[in-house]
Amino acid sequence: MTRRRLWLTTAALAVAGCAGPFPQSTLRPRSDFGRAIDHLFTGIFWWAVIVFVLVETLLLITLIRFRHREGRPAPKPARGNTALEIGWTLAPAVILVLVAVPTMRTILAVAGDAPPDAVKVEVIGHQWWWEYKYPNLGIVTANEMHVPVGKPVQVSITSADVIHSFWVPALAGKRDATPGHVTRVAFRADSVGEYSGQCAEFCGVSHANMGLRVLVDSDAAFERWVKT
Ligand SMILES: [Cu+2]
Repeated sequence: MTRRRLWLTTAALAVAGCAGPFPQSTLRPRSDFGRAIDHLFTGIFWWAVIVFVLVETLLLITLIRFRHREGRPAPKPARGNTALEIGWTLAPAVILVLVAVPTMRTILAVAGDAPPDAVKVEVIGHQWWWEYKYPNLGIVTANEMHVPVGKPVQVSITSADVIHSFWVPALAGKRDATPGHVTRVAFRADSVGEYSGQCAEFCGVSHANMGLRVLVDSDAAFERWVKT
């Protein structure tokens, strides 16, 4: 009885973790950058599912079919099957190519800079908050970043003290904020809303509290925010 209760409690706790909401999920992308990463992830995920199901099915069939039974002689070990060996060497190689090509394509796609008319934001990581500067708009703000929907945004990231990492799962990141060095990330948000993010590089005692918010505004709302 006690053991059953323990199992039930453990299962309840595990299931409770699935309740949501999950504001920081990369599985609900809301930008071109986020969609590129999500697309790559989905492709690799399904390759992994195919390999897992195939390998486990073959394993289970073998375990059941050749299991020990009283009076049955031990099965004959098989040695040297050229066709099989070529097959199981080639198949993983082909799968790796099918994973590597989209991976390289995505790396190049998300490494690109935004067009010159993009909204420029300089992100500076501090222990333990985020500073945002809009050099073309004369705005300096903290923790809450505003960007217009559907417009390219060019983010330049650096740090004032230790290494941080700028990460807004639905939109863009993770990109390290390194003191004395500028990293860049470009994205175009595709839906209005509020997206939370988090410093993704351990940076000291308050690292866990180093959250941030990105507000994707309609054009009119962004203009209003710029004016106030
Ligand atoms: Cu941090």
